[in-house]
Amino acid sequence: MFYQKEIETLPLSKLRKLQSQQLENLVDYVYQRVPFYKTKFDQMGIKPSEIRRIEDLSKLPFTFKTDLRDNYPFDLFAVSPQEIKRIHCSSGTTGKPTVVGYTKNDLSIFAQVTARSLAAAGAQPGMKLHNAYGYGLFTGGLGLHYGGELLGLAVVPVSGGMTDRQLMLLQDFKPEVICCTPSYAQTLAQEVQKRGIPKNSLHLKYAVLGAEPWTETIRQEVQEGLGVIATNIYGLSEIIGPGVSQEDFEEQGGGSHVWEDHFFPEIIDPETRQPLPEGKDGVLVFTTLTKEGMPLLRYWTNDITHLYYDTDSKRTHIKMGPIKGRSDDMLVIRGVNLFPSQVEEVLNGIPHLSANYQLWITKKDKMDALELRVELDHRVYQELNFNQVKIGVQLHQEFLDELSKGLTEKIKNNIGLTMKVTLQDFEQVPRSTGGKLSRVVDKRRAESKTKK
Ligand code: DLL
Repeated sequence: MFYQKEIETLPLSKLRKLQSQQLENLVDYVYQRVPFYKTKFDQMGIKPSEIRRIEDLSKLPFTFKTDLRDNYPFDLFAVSPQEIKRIHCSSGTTGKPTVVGYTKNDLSIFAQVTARSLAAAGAQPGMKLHNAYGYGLFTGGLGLHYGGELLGLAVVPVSGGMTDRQLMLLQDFKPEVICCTPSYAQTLAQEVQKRGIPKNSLHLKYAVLGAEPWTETIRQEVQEGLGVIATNIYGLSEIIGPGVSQEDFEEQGGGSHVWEDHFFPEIIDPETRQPLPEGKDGVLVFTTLTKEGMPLLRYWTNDITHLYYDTDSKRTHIKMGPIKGRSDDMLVIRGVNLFPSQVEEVLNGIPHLSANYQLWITKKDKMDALELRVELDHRVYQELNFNQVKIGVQLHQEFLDELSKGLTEKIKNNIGLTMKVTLQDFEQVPRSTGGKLSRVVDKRRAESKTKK
């Protein structure tokens, strides 16, 4: 389904022409209006008149999260305070948040790209959207809210949390579309099963999941548990919020289209800081081609993925693969680089384990110690006639020992790290209670601080 078919299917030659014009305007715009960019250009000896085509983009400087922090709260805004109509913040947990401001036109574009995303996810005018993304400074709730309305959906602004109420409204209001984080969709799917809620009392068809990394195992669990087709939505506040890219519901697993008439993506080698070709993994960088309030040049997202054109797709816009991790999420354990997604990939291949896990990192005798806490899949209990919370039962000890030994070996072979594996009963690992879920508990810094 399309929301803006003409632009979503624009031939690439025309798209490039449009992007070149947009970039030319953008460069003049930021040079005139944002002192931070004027200083950067002057220092680097770049004249705005030299940037004429989208191919000239690589001559421009990157913008980093630290630049946003250094210009806290409003110094990167390109318009007068009167023209800013909404302010959001990124979901940082420490220190000052990163702030973004939108003009009326930016908000209109925000609604258009989220409407496009919902349509690509399967939503159609006349349907109801259960919006369980958090409303507030986080861009998820309000972002999808206005996109839903624009597409012609009836939006139920539930926000995150209060699972009892969510389940009641899902049954009573019978929405066809739900959007929330994938970890919260998992929580909902598990609760539906646990409470014996009949599947036919839910009328959901489509789930639009994003704001955190997720895997094919989670997709399957959510699809089966809620009876939906689940697609990926990606975005970040600095660029606009949700709706930077979206997977099509008929092209599942095939990557997400970046709405590149507004957000121009590049993949950059983090070492050389040079652009990488199609298909290569590196850091995703975006230039906002049409933003007025806080336009950004080559914003370094820290997210790691690749880009590619899919000529079999019904849309022309470039696709991005799933986010493999964030370069600042990369853990260094005894000198080995580890992304939590690598552990997830190993877990995906083991049917007796659920997709719920946590990585605990501590320091023992000055060495990093890693523990993987992972739950048994709920189906194991029926298969082996376990009762719930029976993990220590003698009868099954052999099975459990085999399972954790196999997992330890698999991790060693695939990732090159030895970690302690602790199997837990179903539902013993923390779940999402509404928002983004953190799978890593790093105690190293806290411990060295308390020791001082
Ligand atoms: O998470 C915006 C959003 C809301 C996206 C709702 C999708 C749905 P921030 O709080 O600024 O914005 O966090 C942005 O979250 O740089 C990624 O690291 C991560 N992220 C967002 N979507 C995905 C996704 C919102 N689909 C940061 N897959 C980004 C993996 C994602 N990671």
